[in-house]
Amino acid sequence: MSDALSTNARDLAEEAGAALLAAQTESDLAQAKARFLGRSGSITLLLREIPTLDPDTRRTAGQAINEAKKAVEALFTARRQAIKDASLAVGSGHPIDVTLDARQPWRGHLHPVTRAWREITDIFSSMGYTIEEGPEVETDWHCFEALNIPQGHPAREMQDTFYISDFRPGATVDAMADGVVLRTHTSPVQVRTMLRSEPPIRMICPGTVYRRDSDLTHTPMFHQVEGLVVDESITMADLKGTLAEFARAYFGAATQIRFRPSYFPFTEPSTEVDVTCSGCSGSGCRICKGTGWLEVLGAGMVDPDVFAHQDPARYGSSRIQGFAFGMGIDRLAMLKYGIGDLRLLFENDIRMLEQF
Ligand code: 2NM
Repeated sequence: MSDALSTNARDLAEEAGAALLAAQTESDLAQAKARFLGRSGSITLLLREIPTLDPDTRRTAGQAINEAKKAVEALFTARRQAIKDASLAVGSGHPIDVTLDARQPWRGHLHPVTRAWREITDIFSSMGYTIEEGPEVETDWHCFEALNIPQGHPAREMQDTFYISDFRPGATVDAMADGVVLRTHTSPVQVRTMLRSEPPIRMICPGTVYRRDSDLTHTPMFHQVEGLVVDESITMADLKGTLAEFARAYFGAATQIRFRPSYFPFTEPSTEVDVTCSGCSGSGCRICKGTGWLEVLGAGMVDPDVFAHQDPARYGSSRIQGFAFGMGIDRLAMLKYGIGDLRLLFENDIRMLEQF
């Protein structure tokens, strides 16, 4: 049933809705509301008429007017919230809500190789070693010749070494072989240290090295720490005590080591060094393939042929002896942090790195 007042109320509600939606600020909104619901607002005036109506129209018109009032009030509340939300939005040109919780800052993590690198250098520092570094782009002489690795030695073959010396058109393989390489080990740093200083030397050189090798357990770029001690009367016993001490510091106090005979061009005698497995303490597990031992180091007494490439006044005496050793930082990091796959170290997946 329709009558003039009901129609009027519905029209006013529609008009009020448009006015409220058009309001952009809280004061626009308050003004719009007052026009319809204020003391002499148009809907308020209709409400006042209700008691004066005859009973027939009072019921329907009263209902329509009250519905109009409720609709406008609900719209007002919703619109007020929307204006408030918009004024808090960042970037809207309105003030920022400083009461919101701050976003947690993202924290970086040290790469496991960096951690192992630092732990190893800390251990040797505490034993009085200096930390030396040298160029990653090396001369063939520092990388091979001075270390008693002659031309034709397998370690020098082109399939192992990145040669970068001579890319001129027409350059011969011989010209490249005479030139410049990416170091395949950090030993040239030991060579450079001996060239510029005299015994006693007690040094390690951590660094990045490169070999043309890529499979499940090899990456073309990896990390090594090598060590060198040169003094009068240095013996194999010093080497053994030093490496036992290192193994206990890195893998834990219960760690034992054993030497197995081996061969390196720059040491004589040479040895592979195993440590008791950090995964099972020597009883045999997946990591040590049931043997209880992990191969982690190569070492030996510096070959006189290496000293022969140095100043004879400093390194020529038969009393001058030295030991040297080398280890892979990446492998030591994997063993310590339980990383089973070498490739995980260099994919830089943030989900992996975040665990350290
Ligand atoms: C190793 C194993 C054995 C080594 C030797 C030298 C130098 F320069 F003194 F001759 N530097 N590093 C060496 C010895 C490295 O790595 C597995």
